[in-house]
Amino acid sequence: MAKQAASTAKQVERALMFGVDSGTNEFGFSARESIQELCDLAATAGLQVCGTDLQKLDQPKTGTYFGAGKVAEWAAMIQGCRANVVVVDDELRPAQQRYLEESWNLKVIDRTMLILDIFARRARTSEAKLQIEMAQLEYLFPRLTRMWQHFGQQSGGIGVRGPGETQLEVDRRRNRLRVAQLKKQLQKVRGSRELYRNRRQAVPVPVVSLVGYTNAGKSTLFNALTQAAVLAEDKLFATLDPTTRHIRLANGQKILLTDTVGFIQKLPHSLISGFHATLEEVTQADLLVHVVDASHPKAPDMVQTVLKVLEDIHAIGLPMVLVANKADCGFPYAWQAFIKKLRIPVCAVSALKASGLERLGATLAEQLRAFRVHGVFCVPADEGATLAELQSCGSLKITRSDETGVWLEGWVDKKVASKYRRWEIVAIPTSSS
Ligand SMILES: Nc1nc2c(ncn2[C@@H]2O[C@H](COP(=O)(O)OP(=O)(O)OP(=O)(O)O)[C@@H](O)[C@H]2O)c(=O)[nH]1
Ligand SMILES: [Mg+2]
Repeated sequence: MAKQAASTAKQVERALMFGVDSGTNEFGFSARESIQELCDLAATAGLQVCGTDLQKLDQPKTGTYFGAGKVAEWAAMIQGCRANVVVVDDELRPAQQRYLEESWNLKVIDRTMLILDIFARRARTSEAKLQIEMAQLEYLFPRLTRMWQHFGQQSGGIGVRGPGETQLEVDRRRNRLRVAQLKKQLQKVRGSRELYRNRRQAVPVPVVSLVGYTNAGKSTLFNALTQAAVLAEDKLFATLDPTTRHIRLANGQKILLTDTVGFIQKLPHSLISGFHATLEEVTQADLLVHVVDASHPKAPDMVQTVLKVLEDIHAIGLPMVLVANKADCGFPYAWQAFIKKLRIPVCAVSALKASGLERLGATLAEQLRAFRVHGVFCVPADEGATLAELQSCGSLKITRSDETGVWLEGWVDKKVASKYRRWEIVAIPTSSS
C-alpha cells in the first residue's frame, strides 16, 4: 500500500538551468544574476534545481542557441544529475527548443514558459485564468509549426476540417477558435469589473496603484495600509488579481489603493498583452506608488526594469512616489548612491514592521495636493446625500447654516469639486484684486 502511495506520489522534477553569458543585459542584470532569479522562479514553480551553468557567447546561435560543443558537454551533466528538465534563461525560438530537446532527449523549457506556468498555477479568479490561457495560446501559436511539422498532410473530414488541410492548419484553426471564445468570455467577466471600476470612478476619490518588482512587498504594504489580508508570501508572483480598498490619509483625504501583479525583467510579451485588463488598473491610476525591495543588491536595476514595463504599458507619465521597502534589513551602498540621482520623492519604510508609514502617508497627501482645490460650497439642507459625500471625500468643515443652505469650506479633491460645481461658491473678485 505504502509502495503504491509512493509510486503515485507526484515526482519532483529535477531541473538544470542553462544560459548564455553575453554581458549585462538591457535590464542591468548579469547572466549570473539573471540565472539566480531563474532558480527562484523554478523553485516557485515547484522544480528542484540541481545545477546551473552558463556559456560565454557574444550572442546566442540562431539555430541551436548554445554552441554544439557545450550542448555535448552538458549532455553528460544532465546524465550525472539525473535531471529530467532543462530550463533556459531566455525565450527560445521553436527551432532552438526542438534542437535542444532532440540533442538531450529531455524536456526543455524557456523562461517565458516557466513564468506562464507559475501564472497558470497561481490564477484563482476566472479572469486571471482566462487571461493566462490567452497568454499561453499567444506563446504557443508560432510554435505550432514546429510541433506539427512531423505530421504529414492529412485528409479532410466533414464538419471538422477542409479538404487537404494539414494538422497544423487544424490546430491553428482550433487555436483561433479558442482565442475567439476566450475573448468573449473575458468580455463578460471584464464587464462586471468595468462596471465596478466605473462606479468607483463616479466616486470622486483619487486612485493610487501599488506597482513594483515581484516580491518587493507590495501586498505586505497594502495590508499594512488598509488592514486587509491579501496573500503576501516569499514567492514570485504571489499576486495576480488586483484588489482595491478605500483608505483615509492623516489629512482626512480619502484614496482608493490598488494592489496588483508584480513585474520582472524579461516579462514575456504575451503576458503583457494577456494581462492587459489587469494592467489597466495601473494605467488608470492618478498616482503610482512604486515599491522596491531596497535591501536587494539589484534594487536599482529592479526600479529601472519596472520603469521600462510602465513605459511598455503607457503608464510612464503618471506621478510617482518610490517606496524603499524592507528598511529593517538595511540598504546597501548601491541603493544610497542610486537614490541621490533620483528626481522623485522617496520614502523608506518597512511594510513588515509597519514603520515609516506615517511619512509615506504625508508624502502621498503632498503628491495628491495637486489633485485638490480649496473651495466653498453652499448645499441646500435637503440635499442630504450631497452633504454626506462632500463631507466624507474631503476635509471640508461646516462653517454655517442659513436659509440658503449649509456652508462648507476646505480642501476637496478636484474631481469632487467638479462633480458638485453647481453648489460651489465662486468668489467674486473685489476691486482691489
Ligand atoms: N524583512 C522584510 N520583509 C518584507 C517586508 N515587506 C515584505 N516582506 C516580505 O517579502 C516577501 C514578499 O512580500 P509580498 O508582499 O508578497 O510581495 P509582493 O510585492 O506583493 O510580491 P508579488 O505579489 O509576488 O509580486 C514576503 O515574504 C514578505 O513577508 C519588509 O518590510 N521587511
Ligand atoms: Mg503581491
